Amino acid sequence: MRSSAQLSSKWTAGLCLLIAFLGLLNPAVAVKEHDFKKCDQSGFCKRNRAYADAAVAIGSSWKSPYTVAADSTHFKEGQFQATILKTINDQGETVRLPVTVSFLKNGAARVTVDEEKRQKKDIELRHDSKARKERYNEAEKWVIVGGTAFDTEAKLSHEGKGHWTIKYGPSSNFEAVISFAPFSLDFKRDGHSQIKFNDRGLLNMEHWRPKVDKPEPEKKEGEESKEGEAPEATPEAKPEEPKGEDESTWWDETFGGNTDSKPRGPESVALDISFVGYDHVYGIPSHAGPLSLKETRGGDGNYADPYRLYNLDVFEYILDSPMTLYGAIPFMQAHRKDSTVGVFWLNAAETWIDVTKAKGHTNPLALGIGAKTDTHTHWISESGLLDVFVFLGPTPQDITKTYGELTGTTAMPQEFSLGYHQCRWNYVSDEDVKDVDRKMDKFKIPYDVIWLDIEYTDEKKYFTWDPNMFKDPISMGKQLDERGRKLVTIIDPHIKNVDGYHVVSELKSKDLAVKNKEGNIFEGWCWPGSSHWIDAFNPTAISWWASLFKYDTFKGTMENTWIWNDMNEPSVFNGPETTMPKDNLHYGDWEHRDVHNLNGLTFHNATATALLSRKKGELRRPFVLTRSFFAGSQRIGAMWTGDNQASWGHLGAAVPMLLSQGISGFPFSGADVGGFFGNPDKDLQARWYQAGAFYPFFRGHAHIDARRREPYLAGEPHTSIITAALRLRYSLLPAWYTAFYQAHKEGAPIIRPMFYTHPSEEGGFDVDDQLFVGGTGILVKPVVEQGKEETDIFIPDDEVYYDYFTYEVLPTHKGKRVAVSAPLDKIPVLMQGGHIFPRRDTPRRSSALMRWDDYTLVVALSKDGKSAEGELYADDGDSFDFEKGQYIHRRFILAGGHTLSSVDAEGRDVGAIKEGPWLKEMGRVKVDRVIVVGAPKEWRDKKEVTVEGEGGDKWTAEMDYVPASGGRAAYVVVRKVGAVIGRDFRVVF
Ligand code: MIG
Repeated sequence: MRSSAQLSSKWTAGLCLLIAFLGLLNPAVAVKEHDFKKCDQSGFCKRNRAYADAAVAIGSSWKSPYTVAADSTHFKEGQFQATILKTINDQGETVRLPVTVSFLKNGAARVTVDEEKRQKKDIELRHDSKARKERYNEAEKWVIVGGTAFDTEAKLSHEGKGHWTIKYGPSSNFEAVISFAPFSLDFKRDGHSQIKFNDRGLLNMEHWRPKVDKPEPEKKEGEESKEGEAPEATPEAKPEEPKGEDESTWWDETFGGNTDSKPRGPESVALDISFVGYDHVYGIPSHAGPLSLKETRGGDGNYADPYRLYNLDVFEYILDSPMTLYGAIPFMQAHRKDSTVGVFWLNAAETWIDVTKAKGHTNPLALGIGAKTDTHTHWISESGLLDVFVFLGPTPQDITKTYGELTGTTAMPQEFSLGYHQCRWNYVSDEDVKDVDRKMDKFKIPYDVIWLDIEYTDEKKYFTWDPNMFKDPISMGKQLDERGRKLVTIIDPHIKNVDGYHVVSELKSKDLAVKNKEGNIFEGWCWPGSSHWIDAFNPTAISWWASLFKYDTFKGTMENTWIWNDMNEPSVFNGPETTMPKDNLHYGDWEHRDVHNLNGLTFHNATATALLSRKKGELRRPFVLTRSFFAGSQRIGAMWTGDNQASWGHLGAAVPMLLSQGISGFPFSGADVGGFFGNPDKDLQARWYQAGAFYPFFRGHAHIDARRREPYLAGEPHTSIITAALRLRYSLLPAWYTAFYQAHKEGAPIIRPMFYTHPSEEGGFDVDDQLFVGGTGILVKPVVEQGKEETDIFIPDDEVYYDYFTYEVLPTHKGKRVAVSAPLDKIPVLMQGGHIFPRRDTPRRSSALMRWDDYTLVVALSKDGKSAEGELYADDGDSFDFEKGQYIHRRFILAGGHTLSSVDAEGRDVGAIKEGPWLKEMGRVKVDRVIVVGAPKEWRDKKEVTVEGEGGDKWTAEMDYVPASGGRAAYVVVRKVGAVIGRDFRVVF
């Protein structure tokens, strides 16, 4: 036997050579790809892919060894229960796998499979491991917050020998056919199959077994390479595959010199899920690739590897790749014309998903071109339960709503967080911050938040300040507060292991850190050098963490300080794939392997919880940005897409990634504007601000080695172009905030892709470079190519589309692209006819300064020139008083071509609401202007309109009519409308 040290040094040497060689060709690509595992370097992924290949090779005579035990089936009050028997050898020996299929009131179904032996802890762990014996069963504790009530109306409609049929769903039009031999599921809607489980027989739960020590197979010299090494490193030394099951990665596994001791042996769970008649699948963020997922089993234009979900610090990530990134949401939607369905794979362990499409299949029911395709997926997780939710739609809105009920929706944000954030690694001193703040004012560039990266600390000890550079943080906070601006400071989960640092000594003495496999405190390497990691799975750790954020404890912070959590995958510089060893132990003795993808969520949660108790009696919405996330993180704060590059390619990659976040339940998302690594040229920077103005989270950020690039440094014309983009963002803040409210209420995405808004328009199903802003009808296509002065926009319907800035009517056709001119100073933004959206048109230096500004209502009339509708939601943007009715929610309706009315969107009796201070003050905030684009000719001679307020009050307001000219629509501007925004009113044209 060779020591792992020897192995690893050989490995390192080989890798270095390889990198040096590939580096000559393409440094960025080669290095990144080889730092992280491919499927064939991840034992369980390789094993399950091999299982799938074997099944395909055997063909129709392949029989899945999973059958439901006779007489084990029960159905009661919305739940089906049984025991699946897995046959494990030729002697017919079986292992018992309890299965539950739950039918939920909201129309979702949930399939859970466990393993009896592990459930009963009737197994032995190797290496004297202290780990838990069960399959991880607490993911739901962190992820699921509601929507789990059983559908007690669900009924067993067919009870055959070979299968049972259960009817369920809102109008009993859903059906689950549970077949027993082999075990499989067919989910139908209106009698037609939508989603099938184990249809291809790839269900696999690796059951517990003791290790049988076999004599080491003899190895030839040079064959000591272990699983996990890049095959390219030793191409000529690949050992022959052993016959039968590949056991080589059952008991330990090495990658990059790190050995995983795997005390529980093989324990993966895998399942094939087929979407019958579906051509497009979306979701499973985060990956840098197209919104419509690609096939992953090779072939022209396809990926060769499955999509991977294993949260990692993948700085400088490559584009158009299924490789994993910082966060994971194992939620996938399948879409075809007029039908959307989905699955949510609730598993926090390392997960891979293969996607293949079977063309040519004819499904008589699926209409349209795309419908002849089935999309097959193969989900593979390293450990844990098999736990899958099934959604049968039929609309994309049904899916996101139900998913939102289960995992929670976007928290109502701090209103300032929708403004612009100015960040870099690093603003070096409190004077530096003050200087940037003053310059933004001097150049009249709006911004809300300035950020401090890790260098503000005293030697990377979080909760401290560099004593030389940040002598007086409070004076800095106070200067920012003069314009209502905020400060965000970074706090990471690695705690410097050094004497005399109160945080680490408390972490140790209270025993709140993550442990290594021996059960001792885990030590690893990160920014501060030797570090320990808070175990935010531990409730005691969460309350201890909260104590650190009190204003009296984290001195130098104040009411306008908020927090940024980075490195919470967690990033461990000397760990396998830059993260924690999988055999590390967390609270409850769960292995890190089981909970890895939840780690970021728990830390983010601990920080957001901490911000709720900084001072007695203060209760405000927390703002915490996170890099790592999981399903459910949307309840906690915002995310960004990590370390991108200042390149046009990365600019282009951002919108598809953010659209994917949006439809996957976590829409409060952004990408580093300007690009993190490198120096954007000025055109790229300007284009990035124009795009960023339409990211839900809008932050400029730069690497420590990048040159300074605050907007005022760009020079003309770029500074003006950037300022215009920022002002556009600020003027539309009321519309953005309304879109956030819809996300909060309905689980809706904030920026929306075409398939979501127009599920019948097939031409839009793979369009992912343009977006609608909430429900405003504002359609944006950021320009992401150098030197482009024109672009085209896909038009998903036959409404009229106006240019946002010029009111030009575009020559659009449903399902076709329309050319739009887009010189550097222009963002392609259209208004879809039939919408009304709110704006605030006075440019100011921060969102706080706009709080009591009057509104402009922009009406883009429908193509028949008669109607439009829209919404405004507003509240104090800071407290939780909105939960007690302290908000304004209006519905604006222009009907009959002549009357614009504003009513409470929820039908509340607004006059009866007891007004708190914010609502009272809003009583003075009015509609200043109404702009109607596409105004009918009949209005041309009018000079005024009648406005009717509450209680029969009537007055007139001046109106200017501007006739159509050239390609521009006619429009009117009504001035000094004077109606109170929160109250009913009518404007009669
Ligand atoms: O390893 O805190 O993605 O935004 O500026 C780099 C320094 C650590 C990574 C984050 C980036 C941040 C940087 N961090």
